[in-house]
Amino acid sequence: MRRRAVLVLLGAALSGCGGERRWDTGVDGKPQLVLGFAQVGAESGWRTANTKSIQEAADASGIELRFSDAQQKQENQIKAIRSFIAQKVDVIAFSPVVESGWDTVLQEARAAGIPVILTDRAIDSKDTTLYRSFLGSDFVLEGRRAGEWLVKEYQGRTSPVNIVELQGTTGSAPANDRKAGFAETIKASPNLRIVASQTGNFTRAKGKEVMEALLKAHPKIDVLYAHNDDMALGAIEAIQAAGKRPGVDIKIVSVDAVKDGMTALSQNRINFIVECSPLLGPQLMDLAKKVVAGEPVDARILTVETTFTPEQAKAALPQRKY
Ligand code: GZL
Ligand code: ZN
Repeated sequence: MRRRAVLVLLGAALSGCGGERRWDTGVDGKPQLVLGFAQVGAESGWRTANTKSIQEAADASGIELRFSDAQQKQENQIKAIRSFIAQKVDVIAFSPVVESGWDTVLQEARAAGIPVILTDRAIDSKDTTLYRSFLGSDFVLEGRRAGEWLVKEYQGRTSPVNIVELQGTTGSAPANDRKAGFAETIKASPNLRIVASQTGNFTRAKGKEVMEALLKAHPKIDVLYAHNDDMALGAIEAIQAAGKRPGVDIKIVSVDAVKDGMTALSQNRINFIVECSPLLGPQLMDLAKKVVAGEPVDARILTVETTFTPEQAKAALPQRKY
């Protein structure tokens, strides 16, 4: 079925006259909206859950999804966007791996008359006409929520609390904003001190490697703030290998609330997780249809997300989708 549909699609597209793009009709005559999605990569549990949500929502919405995985490289995402422009897709969506360097390729999409939707991560471009909407979390708030928990956790303690921070991908919106939100919030307690802050690139492997080095450099670490569960899980392996108890000798606060993170939380190896929802698929498809139909859409759509303690993780785990 799908091969025939694609052949029909190609036929319609090729037979169409140059210029404007027409709605290519699928074999069943239904208008076939084609969405090009340039994904960051498959670096974490969050990312794979995000990809699954997008693919399932496209299927459920009758939208033809053209999907690329950039292996966390900006040049691959830019190449993918250029390829979607050449294919004359109806709409392009992507999760920018880093905040800057997008203006040129997004101006090319605009010149081709193809609307763009940002999901998950933001860009720092001054020209907000380069995209129709940004659907994703408030990462500064996520950092604040992690900081608020820590301030409460150490209420009343005046002796120094040494914190190490595993940052997400350098230059990415979640890394920049989770760092900023956390740092500004812990100012409320001057004894909370970040003694080291390094990127673990959102992956387990890198999180473990960097935590091994931090444990050697800093004999007295009281807290780990990890910008995602995957780095926290890697760090847990390093902490255990160093003969320390994660969640006890070194308290851990993390972000995402993916299944493996929530499992570690329910076992008190992580102490607190700030949720960051990857389930953006349905909202993205709804946005894509509105944008292609020329309907107005909100410039900023926030995801709904919460926080979890070990008790709440135990209760939530059975029905977690990712
Ligand atoms: C956040 C997302 C981040 C996740 C990481 O919305 O961009 O990237 O927190 C993922 O797990 O790798
Ligand atoms: Zn035409």
